[in-house]
Amino acid sequence: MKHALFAVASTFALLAGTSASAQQPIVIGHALSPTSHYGLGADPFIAKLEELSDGAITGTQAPAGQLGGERDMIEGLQIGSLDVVITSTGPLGNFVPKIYALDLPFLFRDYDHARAVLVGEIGQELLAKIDENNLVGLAWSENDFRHVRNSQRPVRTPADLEGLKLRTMENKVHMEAFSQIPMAFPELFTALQQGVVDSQENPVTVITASKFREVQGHVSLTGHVYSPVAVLASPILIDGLTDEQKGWLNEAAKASAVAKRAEVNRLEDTGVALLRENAHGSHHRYRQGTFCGAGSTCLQNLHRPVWPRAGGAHPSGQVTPQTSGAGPYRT
Ligand code: EAX
Repeated sequence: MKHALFAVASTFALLAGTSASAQQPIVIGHALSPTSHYGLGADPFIAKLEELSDGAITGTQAPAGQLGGERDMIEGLQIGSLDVVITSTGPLGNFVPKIYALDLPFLFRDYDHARAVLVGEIGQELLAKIDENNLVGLAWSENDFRHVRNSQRPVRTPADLEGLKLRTMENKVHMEAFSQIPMAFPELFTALQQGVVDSQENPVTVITASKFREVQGHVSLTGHVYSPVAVLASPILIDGLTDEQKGWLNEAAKASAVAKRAEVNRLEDTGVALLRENAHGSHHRYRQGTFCGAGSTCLQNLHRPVWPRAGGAHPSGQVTPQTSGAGPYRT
């Protein structure tokens, strides 16, 4: 994948020190299909940029992990081989440790809670932290709450997870909370097919945009952790822009975030129903926090290893697990 990353490297980086021009489309990388919420978020990003620049700046998508996994793509931003990335926070804490604070299990009650935090002061502080780490944070958006799927058996309680080979993102908080099998997303489908792993956790948005149904019959809507999405830019790209052009990029990122949230809302209604219809093994759902249950050993175990470290990094200095609420889905 790394080779692809360099081979298809954006030419925009060459513009460092100059202003953008029509000959240099910016490349927006992401891990999902062009019809996913990431793809539907990249389209308005490009359209807004073209509109504001009167066609002087154009853009193109590099979807489906063409330029590597999310960690590879973030590295691509740092070296200027890629311009913009839409990514989960999965690998982002490796680059900006404070971001781990958002990856804690049961941190948010529901969408409204998560969205308010991300657009509010805490979200803006964390975007600024990204800027201190050789990256540029343009906007927050979201994936959805994450749920467990597996090919082996119904998962009704945390004890049912015992013995499953559960893939996690390359994220220390998730690894300590859930499993020690980190893997980049583009490798996941083949790993599931070959039995290297037999379970994974992802939001409805990602599950419906992928072919997991074929290899994952058992669906458990656990909502165990919220999955934020960051729209990031390369500092090398930004350094080559005028202030006006930087403003256009921020507007484009906002348009992208709005479009992604709209698609998350749509899939919250239709995708959950689709998952139930398509579960060819079993299907279980939980209200927020009830997969573990308030005060249960499961919840304590999920938090004990990760909260002292990640919780300590939380800007508010105060975080408590959310074990009640309307839940991550309304349907
Ligand atoms: O960003 O790696 C993951 O499971 C992510 O949720 C996915 O790539 C979407």
